[in-house]
Amino acid sequence: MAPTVATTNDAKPVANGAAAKQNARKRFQDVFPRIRDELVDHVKSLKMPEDAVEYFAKNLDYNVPHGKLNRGMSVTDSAEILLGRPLSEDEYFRTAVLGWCVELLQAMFLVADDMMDSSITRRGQDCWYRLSGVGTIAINDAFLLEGAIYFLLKKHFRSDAYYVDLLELFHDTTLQTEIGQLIDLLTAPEDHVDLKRFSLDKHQLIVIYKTAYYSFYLPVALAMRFAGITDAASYDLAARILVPLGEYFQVQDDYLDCYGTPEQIGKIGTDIVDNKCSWLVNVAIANATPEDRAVLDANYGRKDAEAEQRVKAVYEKLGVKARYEQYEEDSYKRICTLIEQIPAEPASTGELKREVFYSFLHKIYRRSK
Ligand code: DMA
Ligand code: MG
Ligand code: MG
Ligand code: MG
Repeated sequence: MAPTVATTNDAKPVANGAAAKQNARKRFQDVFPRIRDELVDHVKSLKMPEDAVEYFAKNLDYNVPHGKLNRGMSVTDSAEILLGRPLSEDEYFRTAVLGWCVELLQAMFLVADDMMDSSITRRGQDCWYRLSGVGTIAINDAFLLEGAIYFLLKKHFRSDAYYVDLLELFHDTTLQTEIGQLIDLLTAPEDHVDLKRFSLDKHQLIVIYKTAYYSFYLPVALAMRFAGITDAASYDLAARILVPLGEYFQVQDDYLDCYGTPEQIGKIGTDIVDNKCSWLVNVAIANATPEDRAVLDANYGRKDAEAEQRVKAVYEKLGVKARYEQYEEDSYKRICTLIEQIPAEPASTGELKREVFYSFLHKIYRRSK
């Protein structure tokens, strides 16, 4: 199908066809073998034995390139929007390196997250820790995926004035995510179900820390550094929009955990069985009759498929799906209002642009995977 060209209000042509999206994805994916080889060659240069080199390469190939790539591609997309012109070959490559560093960070978190959440599949394949010959080595594999980020940043950005800003962004968002994972896990103990621990406020805190900073603020902030934006106020403003956007994204993730099919989302939902402080259970708790609440108390967080079905039946009875659809529409409007804080016509380059945020919002609005 030929790409369609749409026109926005300010009469700027935007290629938004499926083919254009495919091309952008292909261009980004084509950078992966290059950085993968840089990493593998580095391990080879350390005179590591053949089996270690092969294992490391498999870790990269299995865990890094198979996702939706929204986070990684947002770095190149945002940089192009902020600079207001097409990127040169070299600029494209360097922003794609930053994008792949975000994907490496994501891979590191997912390898660990799947162990901690006892998940079965990820991105349509078995979780890494479940492969024979991997098991708990996956803990070190997650560390290796993280180490790869700093190898690439040093190799490609060491002599740039903003190198330390890039390091700081990765370090700060990593710590934020780890704190988020901690509160996610502490709120969901395996052996003690107590729905009184949950609330929508608690949920909001968890999802902002475990998801929003690294998934939404990080890619845009990296692009802002690349585009030469230095004023702290712009970063604060970006965070005030991107953190709510990330919160909305994780509510979608919670919804899809229950209502997405494994074919769509590439993973099998575990939140009910794992006793997670999900958006869905909080909405159910808020609307439950004493009878519904008793069913939730007796069945949530049990390692038992029938108990899980009884929880889903309460969700059904309480209209949780329709409440989610309403939340999705409300969030969309609320985020658009936040984006409108940015002037429609920025005075100069080197300033934030609405399109950076709309482009990210439109990648996730009403998503089903
Ligand atoms: C996602 O939480 C957060 C991180 C840092 C991976 P999650 O366990 O809900 O993610 P998923 O549903 O992908 O396992
Ligand atoms: Mg998980
Ligand atoms: Mg998790
Ligand atoms: Mg989830």
